[in-house]
Formats: sequence, structure tokens, C-alpha cells
Amino acid sequence: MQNQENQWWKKSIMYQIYPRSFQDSNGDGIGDLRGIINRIDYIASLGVDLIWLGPVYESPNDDNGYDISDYYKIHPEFGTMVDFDELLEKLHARGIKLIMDLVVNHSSDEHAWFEESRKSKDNPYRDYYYWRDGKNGGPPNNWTSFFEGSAWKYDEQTDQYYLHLFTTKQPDLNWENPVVREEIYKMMRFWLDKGVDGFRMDVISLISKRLEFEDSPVETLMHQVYNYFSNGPRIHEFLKEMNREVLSKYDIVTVGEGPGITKNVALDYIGKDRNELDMIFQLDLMFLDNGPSGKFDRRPVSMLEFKKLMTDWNNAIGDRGWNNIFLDNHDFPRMVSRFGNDGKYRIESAKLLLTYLLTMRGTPCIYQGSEIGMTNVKFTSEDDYRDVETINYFEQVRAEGKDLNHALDMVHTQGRDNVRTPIQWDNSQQGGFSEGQPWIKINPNYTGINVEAADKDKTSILHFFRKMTAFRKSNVVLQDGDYVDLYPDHEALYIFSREAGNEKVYVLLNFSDDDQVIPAELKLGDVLMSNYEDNDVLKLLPWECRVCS
Ligand code: ISL
Ligand code: CA
Repeated sequence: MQNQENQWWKKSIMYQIYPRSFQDSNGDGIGDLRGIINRIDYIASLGVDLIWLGPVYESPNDDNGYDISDYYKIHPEFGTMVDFDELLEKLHARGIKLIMDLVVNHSSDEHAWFEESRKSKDNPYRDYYYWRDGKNGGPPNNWTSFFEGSAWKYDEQTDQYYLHLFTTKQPDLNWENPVVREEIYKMMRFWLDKGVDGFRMDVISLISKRLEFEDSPVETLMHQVYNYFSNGPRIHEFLKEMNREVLSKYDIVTVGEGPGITKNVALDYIGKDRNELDMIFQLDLMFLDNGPSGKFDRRPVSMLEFKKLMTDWNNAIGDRGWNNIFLDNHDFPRMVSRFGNDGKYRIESAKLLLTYLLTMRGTPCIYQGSEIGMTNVKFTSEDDYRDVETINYFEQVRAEGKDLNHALDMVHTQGRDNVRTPIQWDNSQQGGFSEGQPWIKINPNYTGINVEAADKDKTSILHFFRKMTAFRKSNVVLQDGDYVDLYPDHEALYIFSREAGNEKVYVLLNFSDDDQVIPAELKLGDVLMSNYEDNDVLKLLPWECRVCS
């Protein structure tokens, strides 16, 4: 909520739960609400105080719950509304807030609205979605969907096409229709009245369409996302209306998500005076290694680019809005595999990345499992993959007669299933995640990397994380102090200061496998936190991090 004195969410530490993979309680192999309730002591022990719960609504699961068929119901595989209420109550009792995923750019094609909509051109629900005539025997335009081929699907029943920016089972909702907007607001009030503390808004940057539906001169997905799909003409009108009608009436937090929100337009969404959203997940960093054809067209990224992007974002937002900081989530590879070294320096680099998250300016969001340094997974068989994006990618590569081994390599570093394997709780069968067969295989490294082992080892990533969350909470300067990147041109070191009033801390991060000399002119005080026991005054060891006064 905007214009409010007590913005608690600026001090929060967020933790993302992907329910399917967190904890199964009944042996069906699918994580569920009861499983989360059973792990509540663990969650509380982390020192996090704001949970983002992935979608738990009724869904045919074409895109793991991001295709909702009933916004008012809990999917039976996750439990019941009674379980949900219990989870919310138990989190609140421990001072932990919870935000829901709000997926309203599209619904499932199995939502009653769409089932009605497709029946006839004069059906009262026709206008809930985008239906258009084809052009020259093909779809209305040349837009590509995120996950499979054309963004339009032909429906024989009425001889028209409907728009789907994601899979064919995720038709885009027509926000131009005021009745649709009112339905959505009503549903939001239902959850807020239950006491949820806000929403993470899925691809909110895409809800206003460019109704001319012009062909894009460039066929690549990323070009279309930035120039045709995102930041449409009425986006801010819609968000202001949503804020006025719903958000402003509750003490909640909203985090928008969506491709196409660059640093240049971010403040339009989250500027203090805008009355729209509180924060956004900036995806630019997540897309930095994408080539023109997207994520499976990977290009190398240098430390200089990484730092510049983060600094530019910080400066673009300044104190006119508020940033959110994250390095992985359910859509992108494990942070230690992507930005650290998940081999020899897994422990050191995971601690360094957690330190980064917890010392940057902005509300940090940690994805489940990264607090124990879980890594990407390398399934050797295509059959072990579950994500619709990955499956469609394999299909496309096969159809084009391209190299499937290369495709598998790409999936090993870029695919979304890397972060969707079950949480590794202990070294019993299936890592303590389930007594049955998990919906997706567990990462075979669970025997060494798991919560139980980490709990027993005082030097573990997990213990370090707990110390770091407490450290952030007790250091106001880390919450809202200014941020300055002190050596933007250094190829391996990321050194920045945080400063507020007469308090100042320095954060030193060695993003490399080699020793690095500490710049001599830096006048550092005590070491307040580090991932090494002994700290050399002259140099940083591989992946060493240090917070100094
Ligand atoms: O992961 C991506 C594709 O490679 C991203 O571009 C992703 O599609 C984008 O960040 C939007 O993600 C969100 O909406 C999708 C859903 O599949 C993702 O899980 C969700 O986070 C459609 O609802
Ligand atoms: Ca279950």
C-alpha cells in the first residue's frame, strides 16, 4: 500500500515457497499445505518474515498452477481451504506474513469463463478473452507465445482465434472489459478479507494489450516482449484502478512481476506518488544471459555487466520507490549454479550470494532451498523433465532436426526444473520430501546436501544464513542506507558501501575462484561477517565475502 508511514515490507525478508516441491505430507509425491504447516518451525528458524506462496488454486497444471481454473478454490492436491486458513493463522502467530500469487493476465482454458467464452460469438463471456479472425488463412498476427509457437490458437467451434501469450491452455484475459476487472477485484478482496498480506502479481506488465495486434517486424520472442507485449497503453490506468478499488483499502504489500519492466519504466509502476504497486521483481538480471532467441540461446555474462545492471537499477529507483532483490526463483536456475561455483566452492559461493542478497538495498527474496545451497540438476533423460517450457523446447529442437545433446546441455543450465526438484530435507529415501514417488525426481546430491546435515554442521550455509538474516534485521543501515558501488570496473570484486547518517558498512565480495588483492586505499574497520574464519587484511580468498565497518 502506498503513502503509508509504516512500510513494514521495506524491512521484511521474503522467502518463496513453491508448494509442489516443498514438503509432501500424504505420500502422493506432491508437496502440499499440510507439508508447509509441518515445516513451520523450520521456516520460522530462518529469520524470514514474509512468505510468497506460489499458486495453490485449482488448476489443470499445464503450467504448474499458473493456469487457474478456479480462483476461489484450493487445488485438492494441495489440501483444503481449512488447511490454508490454518497455515495463514500459524504463520501470523509467529509474526510471518504471507502473500499469494495473483495470476490474472490469463486463466486456464478450463476456467468456467473460458468454457463459456468459446461456445459462441454472442456468449456473454465471449468478451472475457481476446477472440479475433484469422488473416490470410493464418493467425491474426505473427506474435510468438512464450512457450509454444504462435500466440494465437484456432478454435473450430466459432472459426476464430484466441490470444495466449503463454501455453494454449492459458488464454489471456481481456482487461479492456470492465466486468472482467470487477471480477478480478472481487476475487482479490476475497483473499485479502481472509487476511492474506498481499500479492505477487504474475506478468502484470502484460495485462494491457496493444489492440491493433500489429505484426512484429522481428520474430524473436524477446523483441516482441519488449515492444509489443509489455507496458501496454492502459497498464497504469488499470493498476491505478486496482489500487483505488482494492489495494489501498488494506495494509498489504504488492510485488509486480513481468518481463519488459526495464529500469527506465520501473518507477511508473512503483514510484511513491503513483498509487500502483510497492515493488517489482526486476527480471533484467534474469534475462541478461539470454541471446536473441531467448533463454536457451545462452551468452556469457561478465561480472562488470552484472554489477552495472544492479547499480543502474538501484540508482534508477533511488528513494523514489523501493527495489526487490533476488537471484533465483521457480523460473530461473539455482543461484549458486548460475552466479557462484556449485562445485569446489559451493559452500563459500552460496554464502557469498546470500550475503549479497541480505546486504543490498531493497527487500531481499530468497527462494526455497537456496538457504542450503541446493544446485541445478542434470537429468540425463528427457523423460525426467516436467516443465512445459522445457518439454516444448525439446519438441521444437526435434522438429527442426537440431542437436538434442546441445538442447539437453542448455536445459541443464537454463531450464526451470533446475529449481523445481524437491527440497532436500534429509538423506532418507526421497530426501524426506515424500514417502511416495515425487512428481519430479529429487536431485541425486540430496545425500550430501540436505537440511538435516546442514542443521548439524555449525559451519553450514544454513547456519550462516540464519546469522545473516539476524544481522540484517539488527543493522538499520543495511535496510535503508545508501548504496555505492566502489569499484565498478573491477572484473572479479564487487565492493560496495551502505551508508546512513554516521553509520557505514562495506561489503566485499570476491566473485572468483582466485585470491584477489583488496584495494589498498580502502580503510576498513572490524570484520562483522564473513564466510571464512580467518581474514587476511591484504586479500580475499576464493568466493570470500566480508562485511566490515
Ligand atoms: O521463465 C520464463 C520463460 O523463460 C520467464 O520469461 C517467465 O515466463 C516470466 O518471468 C513470467 O513468469 C510467470 O508467468 C508464467 C509462468 O510460467 C511462470 O512460472 C511465472 O513466474 C505464466 O504464468
Ligand atoms: Ca501431497
